[in-house]
Amino acid sequence: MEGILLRRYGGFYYVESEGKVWTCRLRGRFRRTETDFLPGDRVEIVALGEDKGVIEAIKPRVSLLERPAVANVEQVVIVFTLSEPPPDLELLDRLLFMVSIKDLKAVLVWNKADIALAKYLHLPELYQRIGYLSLITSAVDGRGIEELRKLLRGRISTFAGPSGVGKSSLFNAMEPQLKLAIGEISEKVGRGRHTTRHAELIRLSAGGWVADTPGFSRLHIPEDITREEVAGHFMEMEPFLGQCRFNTCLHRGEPDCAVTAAVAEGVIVRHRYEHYLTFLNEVIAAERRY
Ligand SMILES: Nc1nc2c(ncn2[C@@H]2O[C@H](COP(=O)(O)OP(=O)(O)OP(=O)(O)O)[C@@H](O)[C@H]2O)c(=O)[nH]1
Ligand SMILES: [Mg+2]
Ligand SMILES: [Zn+2]
Repeated sequence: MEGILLRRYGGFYYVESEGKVWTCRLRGRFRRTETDFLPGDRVEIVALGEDKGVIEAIKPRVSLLERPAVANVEQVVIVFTLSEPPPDLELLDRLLFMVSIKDLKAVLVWNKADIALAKYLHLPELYQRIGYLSLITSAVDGRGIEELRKLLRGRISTFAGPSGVGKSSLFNAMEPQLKLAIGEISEKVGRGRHTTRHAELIRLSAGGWVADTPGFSRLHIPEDITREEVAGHFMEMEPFLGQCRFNTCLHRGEPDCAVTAAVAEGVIVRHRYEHYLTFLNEVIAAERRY
């Protein structure tokens, strides 16, 4: 049977397959280092009775997040608010940049719609026009929760976003039974609350899996990206790349630059361009350290 590894605990591997969770051991021949089997790994198991099994094989990963360590994450749900805490657009663009570097899909959630402030109402559409799916939600009045469920269905996702934006609240709004369910699992394996050392996947009743801890806890830009690659991670710049006079153009004041021309015309939003320059400078500074 094919399954998905939800979590590991005390030498056991909990695998969801065919609608239930199997408590599995590993076939003896597998290496058992920390990173060989992670939540999200797609595995093949053989049943040994009602709800026990053995992991026989693991499929190649399509992605790997290090913190939290989760395999096969496909999308990152980036949560900000239309209210408090005020949306920090540099942090938002940094998350989008890192999700792009990881080659994952980003979904933007604008929460607290019930207490939205007029000065932020343009943001969802601004990012939608750039090309990011933008969802407006409220964990209080339920707006957008059904759409969020649909976005999570059939995939492995992780949430990201600053403290206080409502990630846990959105989770509970989608899954009123969830808290209870987590409590039961914890008791069953005999560990206290808040003692999760490894990430685990939580299965949503409407389908889909979400990592229990927010992804992207460390926000430094990885060191293996080069200065030439930065612009390619800004979706709206892509149509202009290759159209500058110099093919080495870094779009920071060189003559006949298609990107800065697009910024001047308002085709590229200025704060996005400024954040491009910020990240570019960080990447260049990191190159110098070698
Ligand atoms: N009005 C309103 N308040 C909300 C909404 N969502 C969350 N809150 C409130 O915002 C506060 C923070 O919510 P949490 O769900 O704890 O935020 P979080 O993103 O999980 O925060 P961390 O766990 O610290 O990262 C709580 O007081 C929630 O009740 C919403 O849609 N509308
Ligand atoms: Mg939380
Ligand atoms: Zn240029």
